[in-house]
Amino acid sequence: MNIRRKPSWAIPEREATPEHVFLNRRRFLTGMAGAGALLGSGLGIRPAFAEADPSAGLYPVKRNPAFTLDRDITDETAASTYNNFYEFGSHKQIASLAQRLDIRPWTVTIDGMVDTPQQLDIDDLLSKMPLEERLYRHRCVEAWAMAVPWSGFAMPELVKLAGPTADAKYVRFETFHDPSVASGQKQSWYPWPYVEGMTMDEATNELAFVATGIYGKPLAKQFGAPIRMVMPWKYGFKSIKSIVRITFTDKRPVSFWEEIQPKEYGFWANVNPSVPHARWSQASERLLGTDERRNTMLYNGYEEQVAHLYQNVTGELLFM
Ligand SMILES: Nc1nc2c(c(=O)[nH]1)N[C@H]1C(S)=C(S)[C@@H](COP(=O)(O)O)O[C@H]1N2
Ligand SMILES: [Mo]
Repeated sequence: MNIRRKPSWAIPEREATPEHVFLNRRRFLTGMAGAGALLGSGLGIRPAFAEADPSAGLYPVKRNPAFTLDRDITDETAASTYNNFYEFGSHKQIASLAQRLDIRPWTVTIDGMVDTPQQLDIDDLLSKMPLEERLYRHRCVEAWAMAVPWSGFAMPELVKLAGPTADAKYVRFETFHDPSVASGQKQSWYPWPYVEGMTMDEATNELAFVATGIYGKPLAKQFGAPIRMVMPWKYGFKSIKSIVRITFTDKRPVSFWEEIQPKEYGFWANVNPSVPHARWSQASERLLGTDERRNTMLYNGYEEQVAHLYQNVTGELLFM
């Protein structure tokens, strides 16, 4: 693979996102929302960006009180206007570009080491799954963080539905691939489509979550609509967006970032404040939408639930 350019993670976050770009984008988005409301009122005209999501009626869903937080929920606008979604660009202001993604119809293929391969329509899948809301911390490897109310279902439920065979050791996920919609995918130095993976033990852990909504609504497109992973004890790049394929396998998947830079973005990528990234500290994090910095927590604060998964893993870099 010919890498002509470093990912933006190669530079400190401060430089990657000049504040004026952020502010202008927010003003633009606010203007768009106003225009949408105007056009939609009484005239029977619905601009594309105001199209109703067919799953909207499912939300909000009941909050699961087992998953609470030590911090305030991040402001919705702050979280919705600062995203990593390289399919739409290697910067944070991809929210309006991501609206080009067509999320219906949307089919998720389940294949590999399963009793019966399946093609699931997203709305059928949603009707089968026990939806709930969970408050989780999210920690990007770039040292920004947020706390958000995800809606969706427990990953162990999806594993049950898939019916993996006894040989399956890993789950591999793949994002859509359509450069005509996602112009970032025209950047051929990236190994598209985005791929991620986890062990079966991780996939069946109670914290592993499949998100289909956020802030009491269907996922906005920039969050990875209509279906994404959420692995809150790992760096954010493990939480793959806009999934179209889930494959059960006995081979450890090589993820998108691992393929680009294995020395910096490993398979495990568990959060650990005392293991620095090759080029910056992971000791603390910036909370989106605030000026606050917090000390980063081991396993992002989920040590009790997940540390046991790694007790028998030896000779591996668990925290990068
Ligand atoms: N398909 C895909 N999934 C992805 C990414 C991406 O670029 N493409 N970025 C990852 C990274 S680095 C992070 S931090 C989170 C960001 O999620 P958010 O934008 O919803 O906060 O998504 C992850 N999932
Ligand atoms: Mo990230």
